[in-house]
Amino acid sequence: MEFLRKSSLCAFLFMLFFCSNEANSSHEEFRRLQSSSSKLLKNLFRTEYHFQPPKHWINDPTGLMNYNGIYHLFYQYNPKGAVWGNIVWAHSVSIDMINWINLEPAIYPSEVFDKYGTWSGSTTILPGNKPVILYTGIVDDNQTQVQNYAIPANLSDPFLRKWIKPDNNPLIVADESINKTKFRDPTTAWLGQDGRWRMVVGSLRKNERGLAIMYRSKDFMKWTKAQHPLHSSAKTGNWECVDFFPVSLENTDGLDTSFKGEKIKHVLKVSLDVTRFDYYTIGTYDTKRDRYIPDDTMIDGWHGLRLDYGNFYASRTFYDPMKNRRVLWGWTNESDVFPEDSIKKGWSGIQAIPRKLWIDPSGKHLVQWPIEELEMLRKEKVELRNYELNKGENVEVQGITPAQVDVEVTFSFSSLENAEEFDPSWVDLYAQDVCAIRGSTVQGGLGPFGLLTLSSENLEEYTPVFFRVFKTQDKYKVLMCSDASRSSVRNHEKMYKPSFAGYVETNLTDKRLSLRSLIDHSVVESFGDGGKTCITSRVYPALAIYGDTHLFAFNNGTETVKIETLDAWNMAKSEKWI
Ligand code: DQQ
Repeated sequence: MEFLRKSSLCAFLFMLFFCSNEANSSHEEFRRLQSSSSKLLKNLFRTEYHFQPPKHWINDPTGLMNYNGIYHLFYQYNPKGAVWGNIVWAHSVSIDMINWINLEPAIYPSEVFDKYGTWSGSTTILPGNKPVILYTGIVDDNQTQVQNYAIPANLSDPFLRKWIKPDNNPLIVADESINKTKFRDPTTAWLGQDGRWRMVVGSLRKNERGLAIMYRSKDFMKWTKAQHPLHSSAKTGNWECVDFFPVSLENTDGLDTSFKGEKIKHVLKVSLDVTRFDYYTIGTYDTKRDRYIPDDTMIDGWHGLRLDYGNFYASRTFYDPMKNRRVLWGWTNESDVFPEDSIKKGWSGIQAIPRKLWIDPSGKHLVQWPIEELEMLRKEKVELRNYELNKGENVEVQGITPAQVDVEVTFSFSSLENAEEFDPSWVDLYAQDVCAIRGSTVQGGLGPFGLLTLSSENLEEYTPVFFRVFKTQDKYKVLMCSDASRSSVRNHEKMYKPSFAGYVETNLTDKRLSLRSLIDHSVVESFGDGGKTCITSRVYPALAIYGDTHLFAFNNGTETVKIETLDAWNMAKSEKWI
């Protein structure tokens, strides 16, 4: 068995090293790669508790909803191959968002208004408990985009298997002011005080201005473009998968998208096609002018806040009335970079673990945490208490199989005195660049400390998830990194091994920092300081696989840090019924 695993790995490495490849890019169809696959690579990097269909390509989660107690996850899916193309709305249902039943696709190209593609959208539940899907249809080979709708064929089917596309589609076509090949992904609609529905469609204007074009409707059928977009921002490029929703300033409960009331803020999330990351601002929705105004402290664009500082794109939220929460789903693409890698695996892409999302009491950022249902997969547990990690020390977390675990750790320290100076020349750099410069091995003062995930026994490969604390004038700056640069001994100049990172908004008054990582074979999804900063890395270890995987806590700072608590659980596989 062991021999088999090693020989498969050798063949795998051989093929990776000797194939000539081309980099993936969005919306490009790799026609010659649509159907072949290799059994060899099928399972090596498959996740066990993340959402992933048995085979082929997936991208955006779309049209999420809970309808009569059943969660519906639709997602962009290629039924013919492991690269992007032939996109349909695949459909799965669940009662807990962890275990899933796969159904037949809900929407697929079939009519003149979507013959060339059924792209992302949303669902809205209309009065009378009637769900409606809004989605983008592609009508020609030039990728001309229109907005369509679909409704369930039979509302008494609890799974809503069949969807009808009525003849009055498309509902919206681009007028001459709109770039019709950059006009997509309608949001969930919300009801204004005037009784009209509103929704927005992402787009691009001249000079790289991204925008959310707003439409209004009395009856959900006839939509009129508003004079002004809900919001736009220069030099951000095309906006995809826009999401717009209210959050409560009073507690962590979610709010329905149409919620009106006091003590709320609004969030505008945009997926920026140029960088392929998801950014958000928090602000005020001026309902009189029908405009969204980001708060002064917010940065609109590439230097702004991100939902996740790693591999996480085209995310969407929905209001979950079952638990009165807002839930976020995001797509985490492969980063083995080459379409040929996916062909050999026979699959590509996973969905991140769904996260409850709310606003931090400071109002400065959002907070995310894996939905509580995930905890039902926790099995054998190991723990560490009050363990002091001195400079240069590693401690192994033993007694679990760390290729597939959920680990939560709280570090504390007695002083901030030793925090290293933040180099002023880094001010304009992205956090990711600072992480690439300092990393997990350059000795610091307070930090780097954290976890070495998906490590091989002798640390030939590992993905460290860690904090470094910096001093800047009278303040402290906490950098959180998930660094894939040493994640695999496989080496290729084009391999994507980013040092993903974000800053954590904390004043460190209690001298503690916590970290949770969901490790699942080829994904490490991490939540810093209770979910203030989140980072997802996709990695492809060659040695740290299955039973040969190790997990360590480490400290490479001069200041001793204490592991106050560390709890790690083996995770069961989630159930997927085909
Ligand atoms: N993916 C969809 C588009 C969307 C993009 C196509 C984002 O609707 O803009 O599969 O990943």
